[in-house]
Amino acid sequence: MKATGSNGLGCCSDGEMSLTNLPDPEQLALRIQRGERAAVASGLNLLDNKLADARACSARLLASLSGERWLNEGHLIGVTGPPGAGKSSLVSAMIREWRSSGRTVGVLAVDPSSRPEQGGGALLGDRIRIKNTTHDEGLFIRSLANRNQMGGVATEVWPMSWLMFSCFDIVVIETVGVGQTEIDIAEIADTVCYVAQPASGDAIQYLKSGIIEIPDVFAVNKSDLGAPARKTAAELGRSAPRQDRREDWDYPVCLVSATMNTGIKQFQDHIDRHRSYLVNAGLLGKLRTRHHNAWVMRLLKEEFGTFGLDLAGGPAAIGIRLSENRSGQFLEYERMRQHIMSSFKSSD
Ligand SMILES: Nc1nc2c(ncn2[C@@H]2O[C@H](COP(=O)(O)OP(=O)(O)O)[C@@H](O)[C@H]2O)c(=O)[nH]1
Ligand SMILES: [Mg+2]
Repeated sequence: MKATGSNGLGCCSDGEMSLTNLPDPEQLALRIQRGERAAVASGLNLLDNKLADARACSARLLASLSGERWLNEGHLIGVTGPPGAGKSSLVSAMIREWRSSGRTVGVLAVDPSSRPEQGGGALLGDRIRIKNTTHDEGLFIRSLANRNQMGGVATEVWPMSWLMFSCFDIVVIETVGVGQTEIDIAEIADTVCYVAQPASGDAIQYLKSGIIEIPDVFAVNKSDLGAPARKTAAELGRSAPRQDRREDWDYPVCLVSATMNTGIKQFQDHIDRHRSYLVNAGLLGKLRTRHHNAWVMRLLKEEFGTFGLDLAGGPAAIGIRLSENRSGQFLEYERMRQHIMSSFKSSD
């Protein structure tokens, strides 16, 4: 769904754009934390709105949602892999399993082939039989299908993940694997899952590309095809362990079939085990802080260039400021942004 611009949302601050009906961010945060789906939808629309008033409002919304939960709770899972590997089908099978065990799920579908809101086609919404789940308060799917046209994951995905995180146990980001997206998803997700297609040659290309270093858990889907799936799983398995990877994580390779619903639970158990590993090693909070810092650097650099980064004190000082203010890091970002803008103005 395209960003809501000046047509739907309005004003919450006294910025230069005169808009109407911007939501009250603190109220909206409370409703999001209660898991109200309409509030989640309008929160995501707000984060998508780049007008000045909406930005200020977004920063306040994110600040209201910030907190300790970010450092310790929830699970942000990236699912990537080539088109047609069965990512959407697999995510759907996983959603069924998670929901039946009472865990709530938010999905950001960045894969252009997953357009649940638009109906028709080979879509995530179809795969989970959306007519049965529309009234499921514990599931929310948002398509960002138009966001990775340039080959990377759009910067909105990080704050959107954060927002969903404040009301769902699990947040899944489905992205089609085209190189840069995999690099980007590794800077967002706690756990990166790669879904391979049997006997397509993709897995081999993947092994050669160096991107193999990124995922934490591998799934070879379409195991119902038999030998080709087992061969691909063996190839992926042989590529581990890799020297520069964490020694105490085993990079499991799972054989699954989304359509036959086999191997799903085992795959999810490995994903859960990866989260436990991060927690036990004291890495989860650090990883999220690192991801947030990378996001701030990327945005500041995109908006203001390296000169802007210097105006904010340079990357090292920015990193320190963010780590000192970990539960209010979105507000901290907005403060830095304002500081850079006023420095630019005063140097005119
Ligand atoms: N045989 C078989 N086909 C599957 C399986 N999972 C998905 N597919 C098919 O693979 C195609 C691509 O699936 P989709 O989930 O849209 O892939 P995505 O592009 O990676 O999201 C569809 O025609 C699915 O029906 C599976 O486990 N076995
Ligand atoms: Mg898909």
